[in-house]
Amino acid sequence: MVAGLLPENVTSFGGQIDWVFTLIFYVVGFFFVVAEILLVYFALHYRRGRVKHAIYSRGAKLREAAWVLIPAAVVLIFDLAIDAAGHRAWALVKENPPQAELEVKVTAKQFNWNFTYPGKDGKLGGANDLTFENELHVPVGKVVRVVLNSEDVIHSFWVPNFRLKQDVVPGRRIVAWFKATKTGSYEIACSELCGFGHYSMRGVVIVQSESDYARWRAEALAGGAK
Ligand SMILES: [Cu+2]
Repeated sequence: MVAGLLPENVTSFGGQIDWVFTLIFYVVGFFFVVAEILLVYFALHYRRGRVKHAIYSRGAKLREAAWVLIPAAVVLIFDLAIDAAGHRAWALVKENPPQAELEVKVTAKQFNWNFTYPGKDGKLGGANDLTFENELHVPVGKVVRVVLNSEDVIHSFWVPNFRLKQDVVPGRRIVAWFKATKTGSYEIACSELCGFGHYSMRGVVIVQSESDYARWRAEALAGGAK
């Protein structure tokens, strides 16, 4: 149900992240419903005129304290379950990135995304690097490493369909990765308020079949692609 409300997931690790979203939604949703039902029930049941005196309880006896301790323990158990699920997703996305087949340098600046690819020499950082504005081309089914840099303030690289969101911090080089599982065009947004033009800091990631990507790259190297 929750996954149906989210943008379509098109990365290898997105399912794990959606599972954490779903777990949190149901745990929090369950307690929300229980709390609201009790709130309405108590408000009606103990309304003025029905009960003469309230009891002042300090929770000194274990039986009284149990009203607080048992719910606290139940919440803690659910909390630990969310932690465990969250850690599995975190380890998958952040701790052991797979070997990358393509590396792209992403430079954020007010208010654009620049994507830099290796040029003819096949290495990033050379004089023949190719840079594109707001358009990231990647092949489907390949592990892509993005190296994030900022020229000015803090931005955040967000591709909702990839379940990938990573802050981009000036002075730091932050690495993220993804493996897209479906061809298509997906929005890139900046999700850190970064100035007046923040709302317009959009790009697109174009996931292409291997042959389409190879053709685009050949055109780019020949100077024809945009
Ligand atoms: Cu920004």
